[in-house]
Amino acid sequence: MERTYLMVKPDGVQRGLVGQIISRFEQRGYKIVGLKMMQISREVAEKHYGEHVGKPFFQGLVDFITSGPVVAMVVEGKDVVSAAREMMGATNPLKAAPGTIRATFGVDVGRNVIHGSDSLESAQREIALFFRPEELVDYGRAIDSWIYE
Ligand code: IDP
Repeated sequence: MERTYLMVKPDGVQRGLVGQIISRFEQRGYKIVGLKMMQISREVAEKHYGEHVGKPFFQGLVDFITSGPVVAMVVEGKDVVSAAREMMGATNPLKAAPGTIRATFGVDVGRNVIHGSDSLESAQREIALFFRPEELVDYGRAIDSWIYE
């Protein structure tokens, strides 16, 4: 089973979309194994978005992601890294497929309501950046045999 790092960004929190966004992953059958609200420091934000250092939108991105609380979560399940990316839709909400989270809730690329790891390696790095090991919970669910064959 894979784990991925997902984060409702400050716009999603301010707009009251946290519950609806979390619900999509729960409804699909994915299991939340870590969940918290926090305000990201600039230092952590710059690490998290390190691949974008030097790009024209970098400062705005760091300003935005540190501008208010986010809801961070680790979600576990079969192929969850790529499945969550598909559920989120394209980075630019106007290009995201109808029905995806970003298409349903967003318009602008700088206000696209959710972050999700783009690979297994990114997921491992991001989970370690935002969660201490003891904040992740290992537990079973009786319903799993109705989700996985
Ligand atoms: P992703 O979030 O879909 O993985 P990335 O290319 O990793 O997309 O970009 C990280 C975040 O940076 C995006 O979610 C978006 O909020 C922001 N971003 C990316 N490209 C632009 C841009 O051209 N203008 C403004 N913000 C951008």
